[in-house]
Amino acid sequence: MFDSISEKFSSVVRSFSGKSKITEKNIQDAVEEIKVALLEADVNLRVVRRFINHTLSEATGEKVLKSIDPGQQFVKIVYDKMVDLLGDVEHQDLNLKGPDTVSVILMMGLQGSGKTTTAAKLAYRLKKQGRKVMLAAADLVRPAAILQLQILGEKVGVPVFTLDTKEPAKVAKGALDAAKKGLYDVLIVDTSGRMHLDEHLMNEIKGVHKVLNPDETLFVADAMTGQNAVSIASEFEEKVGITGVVLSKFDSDTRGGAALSLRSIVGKPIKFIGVGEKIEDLDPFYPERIASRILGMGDVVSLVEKAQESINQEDAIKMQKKMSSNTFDLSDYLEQLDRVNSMGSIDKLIELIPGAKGNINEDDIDMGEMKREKAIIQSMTFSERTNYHILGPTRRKRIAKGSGTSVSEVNRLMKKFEKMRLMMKKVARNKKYQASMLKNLGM
Ligand SMILES: Nc1nc2c(ncn2[C@@H]2O[C@H](COP(=O)(O)OP(=O)(O)OP(=O)(O)O)[C@@H](O)[C@H]2O)c(=O)[nH]1
Ligand SMILES: [Mg+2]
Repeated sequence: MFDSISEKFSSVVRSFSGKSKITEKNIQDAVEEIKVALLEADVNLRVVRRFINHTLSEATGEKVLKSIDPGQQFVKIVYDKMVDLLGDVEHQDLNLKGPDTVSVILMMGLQGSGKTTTAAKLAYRLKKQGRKVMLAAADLVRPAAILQLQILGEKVGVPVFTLDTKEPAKVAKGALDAAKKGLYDVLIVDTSGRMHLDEHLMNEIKGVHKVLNPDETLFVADAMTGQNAVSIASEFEEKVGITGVVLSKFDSDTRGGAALSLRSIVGKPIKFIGVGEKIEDLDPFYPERIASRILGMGDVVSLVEKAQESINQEDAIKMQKKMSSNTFDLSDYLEQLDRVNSMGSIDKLIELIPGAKGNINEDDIDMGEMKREKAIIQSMTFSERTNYHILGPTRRKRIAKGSGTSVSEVNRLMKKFEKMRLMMKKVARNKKYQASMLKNLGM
């Protein structure tokens, strides 16, 4: 599932992540590619339009284009829109009553969509959670339907309620009574499938719905049917009302259009996906995981987090600029010391200081010394911080006293700072470094 759409999306994502400069035209081209991918996957046209419009309007804003990592920001927007498309961030579980009352689940859907199988899968899942479950066979249309459910019920170890009648509503009523009497927690009612919507069958399911007043009315949609499943689901929602969708045959090789359209069009959450024919092949539906899968990166989440960290990075780049223009002063150094404290590790700072990697050994730096250095700079006046050349013996003595350190410690810091500036100057003159700086700054 999603193979082809995922291929296209991940190629867009790949071409964007890490890009430090993008234009409105880049975004428009990418969005156009995404649009084609969605349409090819048989996603509903209305859904595609909405997705594209939202993505475009957010992605072409100043916030993205002017950020230091526009590529990442763009990918984050696409990812967020994809999660929105698929549902709420978290998995929507079944809304059942607590123990001691019977909760009812009604299964509906087109012929062959997987209702009976899903009913048994749900029974298995709920039983494993410790609930007392009963199944009811209200499909009186297909000859082998009752037997099919009985076989599945036996496999799961759950009783199946049947009644010799032609009226599904009677089965529903009998099953509900039996479930109450037997102190069951959950009653799952299987109904007959329909090829297309016919008024007689619609009235029949309405009758069943009325008798049961279910806690969950689940529409089982076959992931392979595409657009058709979406319009039928809307019709069921309108005429009977549904509370959730189960997308069966998620394991099949399909383009995934139904999965991507259902939530937006029907407005009800996809709660579970069927991932095989076996009784345990039912998974909760997680929009975030599916979105990551479609975007083709398992770690898209970490990428998104990185995008959020970009503010820190912007600060860092500002600092780099200062370093290379040789205006880095003691106040800047103090700021860096604070940064290290907040990052909790020195190696990150080393990465931020151009040329420091390899020149400064992590083991050479101790946090205690950093604290003392901070105190020293804090004891300096503003003009001392911006122009360290004025720091003669008298000033150094005053500063040592003010910071509770010694003159030799002040001298050591000044030597280190001079060395650091020298190194920055050298690095800043390096052509290769300049090129990478400009690239970092998006110039
Ligand atoms: N691969 C796969 N097959 C499934 C899944 N769910 C159901 N099936 C298969 O789909 C076929 C139809 O499933 P049923 O559960 O009988 O469907 P139904 O909606 O009850 O069908 P009717 O009662 O005839 O309307 C069966 O062969 C199932 O094994 C699934 O998640 N994955
Ligand atoms: Mg069936």
